[in-house]
Amino acid sequence: MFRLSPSSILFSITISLILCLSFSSSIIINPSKVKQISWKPRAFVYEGFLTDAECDHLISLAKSELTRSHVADNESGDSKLSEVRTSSGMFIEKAKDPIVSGIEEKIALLTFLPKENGEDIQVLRYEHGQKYDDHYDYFTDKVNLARGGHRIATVLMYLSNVAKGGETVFPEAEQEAPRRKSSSAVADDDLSECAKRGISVKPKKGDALLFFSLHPTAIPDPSSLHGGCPVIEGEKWSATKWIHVDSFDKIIEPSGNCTDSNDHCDKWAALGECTNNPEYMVGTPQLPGYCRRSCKVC
Ligand code: PD2
Ligand code: ZN
Repeated sequence: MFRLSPSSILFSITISLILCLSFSSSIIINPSKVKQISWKPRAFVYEGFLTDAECDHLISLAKSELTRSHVADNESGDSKLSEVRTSSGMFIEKAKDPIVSGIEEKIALLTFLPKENGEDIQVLRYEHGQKYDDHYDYFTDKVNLARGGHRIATVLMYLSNVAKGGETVFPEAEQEAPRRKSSSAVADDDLSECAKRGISVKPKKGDALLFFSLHPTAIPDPSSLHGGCPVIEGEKWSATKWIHVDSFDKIIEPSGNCTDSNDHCDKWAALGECTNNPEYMVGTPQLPGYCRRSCKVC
């Protein structure tokens, strides 16, 4: 009679489980793949977050439509060309195809933040010498705060390896002595001079860097200052998902409409937020705030 050995039974159970998991389209986030980079700011690397196929897909979507990257003007919020950021990039529309949707699903699971709070993914290409100078991902202008409020977190996905340079650096991060400066097991001389200015992450295809721009109290965290170091050798591709405290998909109501957009508005108004935080609460006639009714401005 044909008999199965215990090891072959175990093997078939394992294979069935793997197939079952992959066909049920369940996306699994494995906490043991997360490495803490820093607590000030809160920054973590998830190793192997994207598959090679997902990285290549994002690059192929972006490749034909790259344009010089812009930055937001701190006062007006206008998008402008600047030497601060010399990369090229393009935005990929949310849920553009099943692969992009799957990546956005994984990001929501990794961050515990809803998909609707995220902006479109921005794919960036840095060629030799290109960089992104130190900056904050949170905004200080009213225009950018009007949609979705502050950016709370950023997920930066590395789509390629970079021979030298291109690290993401946090120059104001608090160093925990005697801890290594770089997240990955690389010798210090593997890091560019720019990366040695603080805690840095060396790009590795498929890895994702998650960091928070706000403290848990929702106040901007200045230690989240970060930059993309110049690429010294090779080419760098990355994809950024910026995530806000509120929905980025919600349509801003016309100014004539006297409503609150948040259930807590009356409580915040009672605590003085209409005067302490007018950008968010009241806004402007062009860009109405979230609590106009409770602030009695309409
Ligand atoms: O591509 C990077 O390394 C980088 C560095 C700093 C990207 C961003 N910021 C960003 O997209 O905000
Ligand atoms: Zn940034």
